[in-house]
Amino acid sequence: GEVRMAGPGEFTARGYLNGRMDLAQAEAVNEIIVSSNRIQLAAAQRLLSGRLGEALTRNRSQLFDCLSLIEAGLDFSEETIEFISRDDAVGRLSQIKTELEQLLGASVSYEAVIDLPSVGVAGAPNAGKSLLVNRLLGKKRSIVSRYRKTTRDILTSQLSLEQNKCVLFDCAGLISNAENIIEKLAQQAAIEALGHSDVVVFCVDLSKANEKLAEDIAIRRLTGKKNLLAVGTKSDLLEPALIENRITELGRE
Ligand SMILES: Nc1nc2c(ncn2[C@@H]2O[C@H](COP(=O)(O)OP(=O)(O)OP(=O)(O)O)[C@@H](O)[C@H]2O)c(=O)[nH]1
Ligand SMILES: [Mg+2]
Repeated sequence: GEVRMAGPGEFTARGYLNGRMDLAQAEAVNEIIVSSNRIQLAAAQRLLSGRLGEALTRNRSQLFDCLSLIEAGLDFSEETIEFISRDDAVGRLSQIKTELEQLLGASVSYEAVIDLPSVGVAGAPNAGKSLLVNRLLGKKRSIVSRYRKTTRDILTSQLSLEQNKCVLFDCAGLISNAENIIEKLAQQAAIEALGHSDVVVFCVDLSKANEKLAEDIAIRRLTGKKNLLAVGTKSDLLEPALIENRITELGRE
């Protein structure tokens, strides 16, 4: 006999073809492989357990029962016996319809978790957002420079964490007054992207003069976010005792 390696998905395909699993379960095997967080994995495992297939089989047989009763009624329309009343048929069909709608409704929430959670990095220009993003990703994704307003576009990357993955994006530093059209567009893009992100990491340059704190507070309002994680940057440039001080002041707002 000849021995060869199984192709990708071959065991699953054989399982399906031999009636050992239904199509939803075969699909679940793939969902488990490509899942990128624990929520997706749990959803795929539910699918694999065959509950979707069972529900569909039940609905299908209920539909067939109803159909055969209606057909019998048509075939023997001359007789006095009634196989199924109009009300009974409507009742059974709407019950099946409700169950199918519930299944569909649940599948929408499954779709929703396919999108990874997103984390936006916000802060004043030059706060050190791009450098932080690059360090987290372990590569030079964004341009870092000593000049303010370096980043203008939204730069999106996938970040792998220990258990999960998320989408991380860098954007222009927020300012209260845009000076020209490009700045204005960059601000709009940043605010829109931050508005759609699940969490905002808010960078504050700790080495800035204390008077600049008001600017950070104003910018923080621009993000319009509740899920905000304040991060102090450039702490290497100031005394450890002062760091504590700045963080406390920021936490007050
Ligand atoms: N010493 C020190 N310098 C930093 C740190 N983080 C950033 N910088 C420097 O600060 C400057 C601005 O950094 P960026 O990451 O470009 O800042 P940004 O917030 O992306 O700026 P914009 O894109 O213009 O809004 C660069 O010269 C960085 O090297 C830090 O933790 N320590
Ligand atoms: Mg930048």
